[in-house]
Order: sequence, then C-alpha cells, then structure tokens
Amino acid sequence: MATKSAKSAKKPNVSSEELMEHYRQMLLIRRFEEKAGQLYGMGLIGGFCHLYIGQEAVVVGLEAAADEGDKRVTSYRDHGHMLACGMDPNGVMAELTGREGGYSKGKGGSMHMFSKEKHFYGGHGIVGAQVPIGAGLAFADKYLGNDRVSFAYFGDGAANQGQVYETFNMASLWELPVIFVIENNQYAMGTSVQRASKTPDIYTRGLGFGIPGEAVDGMDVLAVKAAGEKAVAHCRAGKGPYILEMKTYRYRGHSMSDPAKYRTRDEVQKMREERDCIEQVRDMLLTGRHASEDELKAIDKDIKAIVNESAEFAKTSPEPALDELWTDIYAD
Ligand SMILES: Cc1ncc(C[n+]2csc(CCOP(=O)(O)OP(=O)(O)O)c2C)c(N)n1
Ligand SMILES: [Mg+2]
Repeated sequence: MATKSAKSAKKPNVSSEELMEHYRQMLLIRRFEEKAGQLYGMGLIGGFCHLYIGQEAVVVGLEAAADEGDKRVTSYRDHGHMLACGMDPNGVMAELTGREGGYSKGKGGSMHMFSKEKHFYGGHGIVGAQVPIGAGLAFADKYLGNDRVSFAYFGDGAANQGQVYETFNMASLWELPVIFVIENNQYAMGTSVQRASKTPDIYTRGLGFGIPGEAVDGMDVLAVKAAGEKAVAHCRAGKGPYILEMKTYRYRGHSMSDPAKYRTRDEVQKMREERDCIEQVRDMLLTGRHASEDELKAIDKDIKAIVNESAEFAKTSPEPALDELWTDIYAD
C-alpha cells in the first residue's frame, strides 16, 4: 500500500504563469485574513473568527490540482477555501460582518457560507462533521456516474473523532472518490498533536481501512499540488479514497479570542522566517527570474485593492431586515 513520507515527493516543473498565480492566490488569502482580523478588532465582525494565515499553500495547491465540478467541504477555518475556489471576496467579507450582501445574506457568519456554483459545501463549526458530508458528496457523484472528486478537509484534532473512522470504512468499502485532506497545523485549539495523538503521523490512519495515505510538506505549494494531482488521479480512476496529510502551521491563535499561550513566540517566528509558503514562492519567482520586483509589487497592489474593496462593501452593505429572521430556515 502506498504510504510514504513527504521527503520522497517529487517537485513538478512549473511555468512562470502558474507560479505567479499561486503567489496571487496565497497573497489574496493572507491579505484578506489580515483585513478580517482588523475588522474583528474594530468590532465589525462578531462571534467566532478562525483565520487561515500560514496554511495558504494547502488550499491553493489542491485547488490547482482540482477540475471544474470537483467539490469541497471544510471546517470553520474556511475563508481561504472559499477564496481559493473562486468565491467573491465581497460576499465572504460581508458575511463576516453580518450584512445583506454576504453569501448567507448576513445570517450565517464566518462558519456558515456555501456556494452551489463553486461547489463549496461549507463551513462547519462542529469538529469533524464535514468528513461524512464529504463522503456523501462523493457518494452522490459515484451514484450519478460522473468522474468528479470531492475534497474533505479537516484538522489534526478532528482526526481523532470517531465519525472520521466510520467514514473511512464506508468510503473505502464503496470506493468513493473522496480525498481526505488532513490539515495538520500542529494544534487543536491549545492542544498540540504530541499531547493528543498516540500516532502523530496521521496519514497512516487509513491503512486499517485500505486507504493509501501520504504526508506532504504543506508549506510548499508545489509539493501540495503534485500530491493533489496524484490523489485526484487515484480517485478519478475509480480506486477509492486517498488521504493527504498536510504538515502545516497556523500563525495566529485558534480563533481571534485565543492569546496562544501554549506555544512560544519564537516557535511562530521561526516558522514565519524559515517556512512561510508565500515567501518561498516569492523567492522562487525572483531567483528563477520568473518575475521582477516590480511585477510582484503590481500584484501586491492589485490584491490590496481587492481586499480593501471587500472591506468597504462589508461595511456599507446594510444589515439584514428584521423580517429576514423568518426566511431561509427550511428549504421551500
Ligand atoms: C464536536 C466538537 N467538539 C469540540 C468543539 C470545540 N472545538 C472547536 S475547534 C476545536 C479544535 C479542532 O482542531 P483541529 O481539528 O486541529 O482544527 P484547527 O482548528 O487546527 O484548524 C475544538 C475542540 C467543536 N466545535 N465541536
Ligand atoms: Mg489543528
């Protein structure tokens, strides 16, 4: 059974355009999340808000390996997934501020957004709940006889949930085209993987169910994309599910209300300085002469404008009308 560690992953050849696109996408997520953090600080976003800063390479690399019509479902740390699959930053930011122009008309918030058009099935606040849903999406595609693949993203903490293993069994038994993406960012709220998991190499956990797994350097967008392409090919060929464990890191606290006292500032600083996914691509672009400093500055400027516009939209879109309280509760 193919179960191996990150070191053997081969890097693909990549064009300048592709590398620039990865840079753009990762930067969009980073700047969007920084802006969301600011709006939260200003009191414009209420409730919980879980930022994806640090983990951008995971979703950008996997989206680059996906095709039109493929599906995705994830946890509450979901803004990056929405942007990477092409959802509108204005609609996402306005949902964060609880405004009418948001994806759930301002009634869902950070953890409850969906897009039928982009095949984004949420946004789930219950840890691990999205994993069986991901298998369900894959079941539907298998039943319909198309060759779509579903991505079910979940964390290292969620990987210790019982429903994950019920799902592994059914997905493998029925050979469902689902990729289980474990975003191992080393912590589940304040609990490190070492404290919570007897077997910290989570990619091996499908073996008992006959599901191959692989660990991937989740800070390296090209390694992520290459692993994603392999997993997608496996699923599309009708060989059943695949597990990708992305070794990644979140720079910010679990949510905006977490002071992150369970780890040192040095630990975070070291990751930022030595492993940052955006800096790695920036270096590649410059040293490989794929792009000039000026071209990168132009991208930075573009992204800043998109994010500022989304914040403006999110501040000026009206709050939902009171009678909206009674709509969208049950399907018509
Ligand atoms: C069933 C359930 N139990 C507990 C919680 C509280 N909770 C929210 S996030 C979280 C940690 C999950 O960590 P992980 O799966 O590693 O994802 P990450 O936050 O690191 O992305 C917990 C325990 C919850 N939301 N749902
Ligand atoms: Mg985690």
